[in-house]
Amino acid sequence: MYLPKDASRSRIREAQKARENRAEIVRALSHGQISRRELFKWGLFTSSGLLLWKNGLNVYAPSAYGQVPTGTPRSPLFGARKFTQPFRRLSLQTPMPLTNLNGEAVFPTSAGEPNAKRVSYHQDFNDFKAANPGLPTSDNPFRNKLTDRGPMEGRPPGELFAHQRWDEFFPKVGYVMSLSEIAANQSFHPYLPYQNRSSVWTYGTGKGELIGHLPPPLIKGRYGEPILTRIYNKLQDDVKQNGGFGRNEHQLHFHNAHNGAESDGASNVHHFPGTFYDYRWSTTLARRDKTNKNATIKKASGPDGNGGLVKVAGDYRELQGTMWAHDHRFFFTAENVYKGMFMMVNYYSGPDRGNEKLTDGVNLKLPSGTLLDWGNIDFDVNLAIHDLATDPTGQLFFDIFTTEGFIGDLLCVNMTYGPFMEVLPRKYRFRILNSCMSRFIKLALSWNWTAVPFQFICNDGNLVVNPIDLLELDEQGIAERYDIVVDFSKFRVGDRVYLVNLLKQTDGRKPNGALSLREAMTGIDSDPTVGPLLEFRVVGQVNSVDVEGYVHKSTTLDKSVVPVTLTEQIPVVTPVRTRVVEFGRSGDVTSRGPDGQCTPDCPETAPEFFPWTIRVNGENAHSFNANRISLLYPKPGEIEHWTYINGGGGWDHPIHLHFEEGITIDRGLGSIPATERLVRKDVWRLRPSGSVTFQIQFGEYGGSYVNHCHNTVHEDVAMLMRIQLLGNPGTPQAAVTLTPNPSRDGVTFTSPEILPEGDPRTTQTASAG
Ligand SMILES: [Cu+2]
Repeated sequence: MYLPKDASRSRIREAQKARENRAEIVRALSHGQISRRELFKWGLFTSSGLLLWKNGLNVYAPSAYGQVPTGTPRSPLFGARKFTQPFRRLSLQTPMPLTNLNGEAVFPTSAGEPNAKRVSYHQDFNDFKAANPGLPTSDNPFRNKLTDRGPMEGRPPGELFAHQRWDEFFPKVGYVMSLSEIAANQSFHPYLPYQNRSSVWTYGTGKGELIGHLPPPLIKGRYGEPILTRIYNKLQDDVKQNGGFGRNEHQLHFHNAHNGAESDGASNVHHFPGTFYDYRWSTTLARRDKTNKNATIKKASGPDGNGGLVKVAGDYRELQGTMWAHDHRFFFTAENVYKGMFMMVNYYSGPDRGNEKLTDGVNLKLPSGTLLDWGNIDFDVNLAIHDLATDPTGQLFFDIFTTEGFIGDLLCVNMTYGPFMEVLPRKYRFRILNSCMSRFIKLALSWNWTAVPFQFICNDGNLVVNPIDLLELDEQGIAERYDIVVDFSKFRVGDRVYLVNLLKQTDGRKPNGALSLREAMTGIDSDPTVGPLLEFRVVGQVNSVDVEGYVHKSTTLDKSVVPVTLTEQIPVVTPVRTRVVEFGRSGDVTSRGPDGQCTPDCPETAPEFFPWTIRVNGENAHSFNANRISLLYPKPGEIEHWTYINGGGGWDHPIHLHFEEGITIDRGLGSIPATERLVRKDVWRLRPSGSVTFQIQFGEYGGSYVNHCHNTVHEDVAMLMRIQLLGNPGTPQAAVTLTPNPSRDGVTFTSPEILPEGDPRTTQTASAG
């Protein structure tokens, strides 16, 4: 076992003992036997979020902690060495065709699935119950058959959660997947132990238990082909069967696709074991109600599968590419995503086709491949960077006992530790996602300890106007996506190039700072994730993943290009109004407003306050309550400028806005890098004491969305706020929507409160003057 240089074995034992004590409480918390608020009440947390040193719980004593960023003994490696196991691609999913029968989407018969409908089966469940008042739920054909309690579909009943614009974006393809415990014999590395069924939860293909799969899934979508993703919750109904952390309830957020609130997975609509939830991913191109309404512009399009295009309405400058989807169960997101509840989703369009040969004046021909009409991934590779920690037996380990964040000591790619990938001497595109809980990263490429230049082409899934030449990436916060193109043609077969993390981080608050490439390649004791995490081996031939059996040779000409212009700039204009949103700590109790009940979960009698808060337009600070609207957007299409402020200098927050991307305009007193200036983003690192201003507008859909810190530990305690988008006139979302309250017996609704400072209909303070 690894021993910190200055730590005695007794201190390690002490830390291990503390870990066990803490794990007991984590388990009780995850089982719902105690709440986080009770932990505050007992004094195990303080208002500043620090764990008090009592009851043998504190493993953060400098002697034991200084060398191990997880706050516990380092994850044992069982002899696993880096770059001995092959790279694993994300698990590509195959879509099923759907047909339209009287407005219902019909799966192929072989799938054996009930049709997908505009209105949830929860409504059928309610209707049957109303028509048969004497019958028990066990006789209701629309029930959850696992528990005989509540409906089979978790989506709430009625028009409020009916799929918006269903006919207009009728789903053409479908996926059936299950949130499941991990299948047998799967591990992060061949030398590391197999994960127990309750240690890792992820999505498996089809409907079944124990089919969770490593690596997590990849879905390829295209504009003009709406998707119906049906997710079964196949976790055990016993909340205790969770390996000590994680909640067996689920809502899937497709970050940052343009979907109705009912499919955004963050409207307080988690669903329970035994139920499914139909998410309709509409592939809607933003501004379709405002610009290019008749779909005449060729660039606003998706591939038709036969070399042509399907034109769609909307603004082609807002086409999206690299995205991901993950669980968003309020108050349990960190544990659940860490456990593996995420996938990546690539959207393909006319310009960003995933085909490097097709020439039609629209296709950019970015590195990808040629064998498929669209969506080639032979030379276009998803890399999800995810830090993990394990206990002494090698099982996935999580410690919620810091409200500052949890960082692992094993930096994995696609949940694989230290893989090597064979590449041809040609151009590759990499879609890099930071899927950690609390860890920031900063990546570079190293050949012979020298930085390898590359091109930056997309930020958070949005093409930049011109490619940007870099030697290292900017810091990358949780949920940020950077797409880069690396040209391996300057290397020879046999050369090895490394993807390297330069950024040291030893607690959840913020990174300590970046190291030089040379220092990082050497490695440091205080943060084992600094250093190389993926090895590229330049080889003479590779097997295709797009067409099984095909072999690509290094002698084949690389026809891909990185054009000097990738898209066009969206102008910054005078806004209809401005908003200021400050993210901070709850230390100043006098500035806090009442939080009411912290829907969902928290008992009303629980004592006040979570450590993290959000303040709108200078008024009171609040922690999250799903039944409170902190910011209301009154009318589709109105352009606003928002400023996010970091309330302090001791931490950083990657802040995520659901549903829309903002154009980054200003960084206050800080500098603004080329990769961010006037670039569209959906996650902004605020920087310590920093700020950011961006231009934003919403449209097409309405309902309840959220804005939050994507350090998911901060998010869970409870740096999150509800934003309410009022939709088009004549839709149920044109008015403020009720708050769904999911339970095992079905969903009920409550009427939300609205903070006046967040509602421009009632206050002038938000006016742009
Ligand atoms: Cu944060």
